Amino acid sequence: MAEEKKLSIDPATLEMIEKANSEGVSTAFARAEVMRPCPIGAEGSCCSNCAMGPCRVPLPRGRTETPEEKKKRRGVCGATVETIAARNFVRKIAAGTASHGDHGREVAKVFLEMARGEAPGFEIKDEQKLLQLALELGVNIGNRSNKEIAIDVGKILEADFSRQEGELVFLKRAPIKRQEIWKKLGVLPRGIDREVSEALHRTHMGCDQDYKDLLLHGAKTALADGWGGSMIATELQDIMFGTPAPVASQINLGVLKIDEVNIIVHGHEPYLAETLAVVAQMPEMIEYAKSNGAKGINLAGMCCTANEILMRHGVPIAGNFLQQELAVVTGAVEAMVVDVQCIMQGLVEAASCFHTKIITTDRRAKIEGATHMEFDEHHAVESAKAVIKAAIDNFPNRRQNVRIPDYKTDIIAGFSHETINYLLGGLFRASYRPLNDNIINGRIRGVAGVVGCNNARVTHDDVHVTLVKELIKNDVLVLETGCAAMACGKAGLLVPEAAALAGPGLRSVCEAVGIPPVLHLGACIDNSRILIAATAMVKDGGLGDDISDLPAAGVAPEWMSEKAVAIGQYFVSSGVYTIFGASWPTEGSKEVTDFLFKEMENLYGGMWGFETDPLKIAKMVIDHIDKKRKALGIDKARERVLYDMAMRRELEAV
Ligand code: BF8
Repeated sequence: MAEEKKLSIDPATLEMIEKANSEGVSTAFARAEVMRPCPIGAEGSCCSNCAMGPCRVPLPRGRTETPEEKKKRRGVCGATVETIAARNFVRKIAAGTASHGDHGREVAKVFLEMARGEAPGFEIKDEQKLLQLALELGVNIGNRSNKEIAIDVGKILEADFSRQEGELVFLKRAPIKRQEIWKKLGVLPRGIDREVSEALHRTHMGCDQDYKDLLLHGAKTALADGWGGSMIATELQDIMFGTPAPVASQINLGVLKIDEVNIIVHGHEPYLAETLAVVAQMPEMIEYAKSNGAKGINLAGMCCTANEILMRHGVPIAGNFLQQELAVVTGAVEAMVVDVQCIMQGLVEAASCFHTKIITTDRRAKIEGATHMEFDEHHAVESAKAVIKAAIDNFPNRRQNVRIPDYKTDIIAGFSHETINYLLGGLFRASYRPLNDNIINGRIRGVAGVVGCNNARVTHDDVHVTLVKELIKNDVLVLETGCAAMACGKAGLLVPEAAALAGPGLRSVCEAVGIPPVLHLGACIDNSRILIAATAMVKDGGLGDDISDLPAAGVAPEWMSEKAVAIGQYFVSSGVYTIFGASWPTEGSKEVTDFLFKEMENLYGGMWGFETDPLKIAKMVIDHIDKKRKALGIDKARERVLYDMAMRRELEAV
């Protein structure tokens, strides 16, 4: 009998799954057991783009198909399985790019309102970053006020969404060689919305029916995410809310408090959460909580909104994607306040078994059965007060079945590109030089970005944690975002002491600088920080002249969302070998899969890969890093590393 899949490696999660099961509360873990994935959809062989279908053109199971069978794998319109698989893939990229783009657009809107004095709850927190960005964008600084400068900056970036011709402004940040590759291939995105719209048009019934051409536009659309929507969101949020710096906090369901009003902020956009973080500390709010029988107000985060306010305020994290319903199952959450993306509709049903209020706050994301309290950025403080008051009013309604799992772990987060720069190079000579030097001399073998979701089809957190432990053991510095960072946070990998689990080279660097071997860079939109970090490494010299030359790779081992596909493709299009776990969405077409896994390397220098076993993924990453080290001629340096006293002293001088 096959061994039953373990649901999670996280004890808090397992405890709450058991509580949910015993109390008859439905969760994603239980639903995933009943709802098996459709094998035809999973391999990308189902086309529902017109009403003559859905047409299903699956691979034969358990044997190699004959050429005759292959010819017959066509939809009613004659679309080949290649066209169908590529269309489905590109539609995922378009949806992911649209999601990050719409986040970035909203940030630009609030940023402009802030600059015009129309959003009084917000201000410019990072003046230096504003001025640097203004210089980069050619905005006149002179004697103008910060707000005048911010209006020009905001307008330039806002125009990236609707631009019809030309190219996105941040593409110029990439290494010159990378820009030339994009130009030669014709994938320099014009406007973010334009590329998304064209992707939907091309994948409409009877339009683009050449899978390579479709995938080329997919690459262009994804670049509009990484170097467009996501990067704009990160940059403007940093200016408005502060650029993250190292901050200590805690993670897991144990951050909930039995005697306080627990409010969880969940989703992706940070305005309301930022305001809640401030308003929850107001004496009048705390007094109101006390008058309702609570000892105080405890704010905690979930998913990427959590990452946003963790990075900037040290607000603790209750959990990652698959823990959202389990937070409700504790019975200790007065309100779960959600905005956009990755919010399970199952939350409402789970909440109906407890006293928890699910409060939707964004006009774009309402849920039947939830309470809608729309956030108004023109009256941010009032909006936040209303939400907190609703949570406090709900505190006396707690039922008997409250149980908070006693698990929480210390973490250090806040590693923005700027922070890494300062930490490594010092405030007055900020640079990536020490990182590059330590890669060249072999103490650090290479860098891996491990990012992305949880997926109920694999053991929760297990693939992230096993993979990352194996990477650091082999001297690979790991950069993380999203739910991946949370998985590793719960496993104790986001603290400097985790350096003890690293190989001797990486450990020595972490100990000298005082950083963890796994750096938390923020939310999923902050994967743009990884692009910037990679570019900074190229520009600092000694590691080639393009991102594709770096001894680096990317992995999303538990991915599930369309945003992850957009992120993966913009990394590939930027020259990074990017490996997905869980399942691969084009397995139904060997041609499309081969193109993504092999041919893309000839075009972009980066390509896709797929593997479910975390140790095998680690090997793929390490082999790739070693291949790049060899091409750079630094493979010998690694073999030479001997830790004599002189080298230790030199390292300490870093
Ligand atoms: O944007 S990692 S499950 S929370 S999609 Fe969602 Fe995936 Fe988590 Fe953030 Ni990213």
